[in-house]
Amino acid sequence: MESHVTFPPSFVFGSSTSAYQIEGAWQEDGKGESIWDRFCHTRGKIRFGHMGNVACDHYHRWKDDILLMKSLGLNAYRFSVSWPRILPTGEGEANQKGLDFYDRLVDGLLEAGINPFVTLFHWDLPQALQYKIGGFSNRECVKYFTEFAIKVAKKLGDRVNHWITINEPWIYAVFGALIGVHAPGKRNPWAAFRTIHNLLLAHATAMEAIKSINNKCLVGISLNLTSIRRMTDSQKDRDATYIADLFFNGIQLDPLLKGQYPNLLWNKLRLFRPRVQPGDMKLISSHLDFLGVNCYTSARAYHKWYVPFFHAWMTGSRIPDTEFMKDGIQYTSMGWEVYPKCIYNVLMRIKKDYGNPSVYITENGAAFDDIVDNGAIHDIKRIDFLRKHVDMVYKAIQENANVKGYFVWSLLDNFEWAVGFSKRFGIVYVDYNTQNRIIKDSGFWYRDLIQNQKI
Ligand code: IFM
Repeated sequence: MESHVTFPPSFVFGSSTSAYQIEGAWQEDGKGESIWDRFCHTRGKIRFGHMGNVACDHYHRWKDDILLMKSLGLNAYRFSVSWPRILPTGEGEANQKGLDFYDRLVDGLLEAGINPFVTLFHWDLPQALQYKIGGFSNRECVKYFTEFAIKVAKKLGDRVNHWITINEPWIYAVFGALIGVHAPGKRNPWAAFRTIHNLLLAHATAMEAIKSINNKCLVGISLNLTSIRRMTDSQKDRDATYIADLFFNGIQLDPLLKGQYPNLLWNKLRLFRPRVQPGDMKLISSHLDFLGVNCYTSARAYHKWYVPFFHAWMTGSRIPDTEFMKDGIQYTSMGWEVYPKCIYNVLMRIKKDYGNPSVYITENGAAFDDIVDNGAIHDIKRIDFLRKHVDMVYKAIQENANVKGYFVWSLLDNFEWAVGFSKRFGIVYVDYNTQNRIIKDSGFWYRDLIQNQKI
């Protein structure tokens, strides 16, 4: 069923990617090693031994990729800058060739009428900083990151208006330092909670730095957020849901938008919580121009007595081989429940509990098992997913949520971290043998949405 919707005239429709997931060229033009290069090159870390050495070869194919974006009519493109491409060891002199790559990319986008949204940290920390100081588990890393932000902002800040400091601090800290399935692959709760705090500090200092270079720049941070439902109505499941929500959402939103970590969570974490220095919370809660929301699925929480401190657990923690249906509910090939109302709940909660800041949906999308059929990809499940989610964003806007734009994750199929290339999120299919790109039906659907505002 098609329905006409009218988004606000300045509403931005874009798509997102990140450097390690698409660029390849891992050793070219003076780029240094990142923790993701190191992690992928370590046997047994990534499904099928996949690695991002070549990925979508975007480093060489960026011009064609811009043409693709243009043909889709994108208003904006969100990409990230690889820190070790700019600073091979994380510090010192900038690598001119690295800066020039992003300089050309930004010019190319602007020429094509596409607004660049730049993310500074999408997880590919220079390996040298991991080795030297333990990466973001060390407060010193904030200083290095700010230096990096300054170098990039000096180069691009005259043309890039929208900046995202950090992508998903929670995922970086929890997956990388608590459960170890992402780089740098540590399992250390003290390091994990220090990492979250240091990333929030890094966000704030980088924001200040960017604005000192060009105060017209709009700066935000992208958080992975979800709405958590309780498995049953029992009091134990209600308590589990409450604490799961603080652990997943509150730990990021409260410090940024209320200037404090949630009390209950902080008490429960007393063994592991990071040292907060005077002035930290004020800095972290400095006014941000927009909040980036990455939203994919909603989990259900339930009581599990043996989980230490929290006594709570959530569904959806295992990645299956393929997409599936269970009890009439569709799950993506990541094993994530398709639950469009999640994005609406998140937006309405930000409006109600956090003062209705400007929001960009900086990521939303789905991995399904795509099949190439005579040179086409009829990905009707992805279309259905996107349509329902955009519809929910629209509904939130109708109810005065301050949403300024929506970015599909992702423009291209790409390297999906621990599960390598086995999961495809793109609206454009990538044949990794030939690097041939094919616009999926969802890409054409998105093009039509942007053109006609028709869901
Ligand atoms: O691919 C990732 C992206 O790098 C961060 N957000 C979630 C996406 C899908 O898992």
